[in-house]
Amino acid sequence: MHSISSLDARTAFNQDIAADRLVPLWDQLHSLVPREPARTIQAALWRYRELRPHLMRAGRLLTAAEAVRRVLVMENPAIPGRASITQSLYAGLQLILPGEVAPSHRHTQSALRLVIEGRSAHTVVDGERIPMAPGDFIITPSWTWHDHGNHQEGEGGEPVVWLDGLDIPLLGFLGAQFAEEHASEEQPLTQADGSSLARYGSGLLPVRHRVRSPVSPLSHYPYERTREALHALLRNGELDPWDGIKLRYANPATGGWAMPSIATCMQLLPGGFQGRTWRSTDATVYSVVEGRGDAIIGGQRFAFEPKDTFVVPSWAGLSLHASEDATLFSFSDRPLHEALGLLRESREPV
Ligand code: GTQ
Repeated sequence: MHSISSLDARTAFNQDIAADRLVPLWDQLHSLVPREPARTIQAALWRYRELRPHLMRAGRLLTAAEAVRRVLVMENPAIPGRASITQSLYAGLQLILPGEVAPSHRHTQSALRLVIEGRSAHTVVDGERIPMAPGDFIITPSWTWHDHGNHQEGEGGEPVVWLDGLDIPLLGFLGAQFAEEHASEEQPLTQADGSSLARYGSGLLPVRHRVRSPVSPLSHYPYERTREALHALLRNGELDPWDGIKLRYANPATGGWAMPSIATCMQLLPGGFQGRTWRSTDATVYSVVEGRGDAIIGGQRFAFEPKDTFVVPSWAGLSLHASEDATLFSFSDRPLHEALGLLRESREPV
């Protein structure tokens, strides 16, 4: 190609315009507008077996009240220091010990919980106490009051751990973060136990329910029901060559996602399943509820077992293999890709 100026002239130009807070586009056009998603984050897996001792050590180091939220954040190794597992999402494992309370607050960031271990804790979302059992999916939508507790001391009380998924990096990017503390450590209970599930969780809705928001009125999706649905479909012989049997958590009032910024799914891979490769633009976090297998991410193999977490970057090929019946929970920023008309998926043909 023909050059109309010397390299020196261009360097001098770049230096001169820098004083006026300008940079030339032509030096970075291809990284700003790449041909396909840049490899900003990398595939990674956190083994619960290795992580749990650190979490229990944190439990001896400080109380839940002292920490406010006693969480070990899983940081994507390609973007350390940003408390992010993908460009837009945050993931951490939270521990609450018997007798502890994580004090009530609310924030504009949306949060999801996927219970990893233990049964003696609960979370309170806008006045309703939600019990936690392994595999349960619970939402804490934007600006809802929430506190967590593990009230059973002694008999029956056990450490409870759950996965937190939040849109913290996204809200930081948007500059839309607000938070406040509740006047009391635990918010008052204003709803009877099980109200949300009874009103919204059985294919029924209160007769005068009017949809005013894109947030699911159902806050608790018990694993028992999710598991039953997936296994019923498996018994009926339904199997997608890429996904196995995959269902998404829905807002029962709109059919949309449970929360406007985070998509959540649960899938069942029968033992021996060898999934085909596919990719999509939404980088996705997986949490293994049951079973063992392998995730092949961008050609790299990650063996998984129950309670492990792994992350699949945007546009990286993924295939899932199960050596025994496996259920995988997953979340991503897919609703944003959909809303903006940006979602792309491609599936390796059968
Ligand atoms: O439970 O409210 O992992 O506010 C990070 C920030 C959990 C929570 C996190 C939070 C919470």
